[in-house]
Amino acid sequence: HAPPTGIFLLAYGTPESLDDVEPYFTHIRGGRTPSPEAVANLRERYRLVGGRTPLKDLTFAVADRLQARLDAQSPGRYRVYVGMKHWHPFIAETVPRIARDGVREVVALVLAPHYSRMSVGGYRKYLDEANGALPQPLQVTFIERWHDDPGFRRLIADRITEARVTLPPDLRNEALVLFSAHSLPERILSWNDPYPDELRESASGIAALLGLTDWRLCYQSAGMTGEPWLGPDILDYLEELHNEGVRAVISAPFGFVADHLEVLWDIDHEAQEKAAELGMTLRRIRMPNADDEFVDVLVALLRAALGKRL
Ligand code: FEC
Repeated sequence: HAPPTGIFLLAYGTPESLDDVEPYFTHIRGGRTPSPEAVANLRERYRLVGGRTPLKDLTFAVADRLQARLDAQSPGRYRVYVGMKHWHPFIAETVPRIARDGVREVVALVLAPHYSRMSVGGYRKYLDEANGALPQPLQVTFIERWHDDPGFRRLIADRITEARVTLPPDLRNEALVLFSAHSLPERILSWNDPYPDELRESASGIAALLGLTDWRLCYQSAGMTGEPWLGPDILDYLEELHNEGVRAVISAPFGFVADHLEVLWDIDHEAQEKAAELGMTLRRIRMPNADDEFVDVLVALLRAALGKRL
């Protein structure tokens, strides 16, 4: 009887309580303790979105639904796991658990569609380190990117259409689609990181499905590290759009798949506030979260990675 194949979902991680914010932030910064002001500022943002974000719950809900779908198709054949980059359950905590369960082979998928050495590459590094520390390392198939997956593009396109319908009739047709993804330090360009090109390609593919002649791409959530980050930043860009005469925007933060701080705060609070200040209407698309349509996308991706075995 063959052991099950592991399906390893990797996500960012989120503090469980306001007390976790400092060690969480320290982990994100590679072990360097942030200043008390920076911690207080971040803690306040978490407080304002309700004390914690649903990122962990949503990731586990995706895992449960995916498990149910895989069990329905191939009972006992697959076992779904979750590991986080910056908080519990850390990737390094989950890897030994997978091995203890007798699983020998895993397919790893980061719940972020576009590749950067700094984002997806970072997940991979944590995974490779934890795996290398096992007496008998797992055989890992790592899905590095999936922004070009047709199911993913269709899902985002559908969410854009859905958001458009919620606009007042006079703004519905003219609303401009504004894609956004997490910014990264500009130095990624010096190593020819594919991230900016993947974002553009992916946005353009989604726009083509919708027959859009005009759409825009910007960055959000840049860090305050003292070095330049990729731009334009969404808050500045909304001003530019306003100056162009744009009255309504459909915000598509397609670099993320779930409701979390960068969506609930950076878009729903900061970008919304900026839009209101400018007299613009902004509607954000619903995130894929743990919705059935997103689980369908994941099943298709895994099927492609596993060949006929699924
Ligand atoms: O809801 C939550 O609790 C977690 C929300 C969250 C997501 C997320 C995704 C990405 N990040 C990426 C890169 C960086 C880099 C730095 C950085 C800093 C933070 C801080 C918080 C935070 N990130 Fe994050 N990120 C999330 C949360 N991120 C909180 C702390 C700074 C602050 O917000 O003021 C800078 C590190 C440094 O300071 O040296 C770089 C990338 C993604 C998208 C890919 C992915 O989802 O994995 C890239 C969600």
